[in-house]
Amino acid sequence: MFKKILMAAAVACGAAHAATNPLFAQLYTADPAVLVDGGRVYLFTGHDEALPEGKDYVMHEWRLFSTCDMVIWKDEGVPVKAKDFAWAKGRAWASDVVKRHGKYWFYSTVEHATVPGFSIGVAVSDSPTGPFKDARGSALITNDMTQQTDVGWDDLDPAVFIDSDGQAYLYWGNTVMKYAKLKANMTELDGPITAVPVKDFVEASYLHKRKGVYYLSYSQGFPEETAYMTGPGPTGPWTPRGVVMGKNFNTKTIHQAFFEFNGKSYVAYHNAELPGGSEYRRSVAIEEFSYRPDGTIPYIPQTKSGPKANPSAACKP
Ligand code: FUB
Repeated sequence: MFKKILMAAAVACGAAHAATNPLFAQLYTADPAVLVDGGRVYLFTGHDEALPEGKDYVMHEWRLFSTCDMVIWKDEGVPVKAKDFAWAKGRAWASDVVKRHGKYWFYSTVEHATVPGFSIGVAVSDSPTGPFKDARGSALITNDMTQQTDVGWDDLDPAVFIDSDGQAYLYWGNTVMKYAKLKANMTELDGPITAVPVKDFVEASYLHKRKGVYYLSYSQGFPEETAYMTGPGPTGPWTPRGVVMGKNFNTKTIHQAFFEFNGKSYVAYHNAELPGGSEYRRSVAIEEFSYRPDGTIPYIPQTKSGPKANPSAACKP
């Protein structure tokens, strides 16, 4: 009954719909990135536009949804597209977003038009809902800047973390995990690129911190499962902590993002559980979970019910 009332309210105010997993039934979404700001969750996703028989990703733009309560999601449209990076050929793959200096910084995977392979760009906006503009006019990371492997897709999946001392870190990579410090301007590297040796690492590195513990999560194996390590600092040393979410049935990728909202802990990820879902037609979902008393993350089962209502008093609808 409560959910029906929320659904009616959602329709009345033009929101997307009430939450069940996968969250958004009206389109295929992937690669979640989360920003919590002003008591509101901003969920950026890739947009899978492959046809049912498609044999590759078709991704041109990022989509944005927001919520005050984890149940009613507002469709915020398209805050940024691959073509907003004039130097990019396309392929709006995984992204991440952070707030700094009162601005919103959006880091994203795109295929470079002139440097073969994938690259990472950064765009900036005065609002979390965009529009985002290319902050450099050139890629922050190109495939020729890293030499650990010959593959053209090893420089993707950016994840940006700003530590309490103000130092920002960019983690990224496929096949080889890498990180570099970012300057305070958020648009330049501040030092060398360092490879992080991680057994069975595939992609989707993601750094977050809770109660002084640093958590570096990632996708391992293929099909992927979500694993993580912990450390005493943003660059380790890392202790492997195992798998927290298992493989999907009909897509090999999973791509997690951990976040806190209104006193509760969540992980966003994707599966392919919408009707017509497939390897290239994925769907973002969210699970609530609780850290164990020792700070480790339990195994998190995927659910169809999704997160429970968690209304934020700080939210400005
Ligand atoms: O969405 C394209 C790619 O699939 C992402 O970059 C990876 O993380 C995987 O989800």
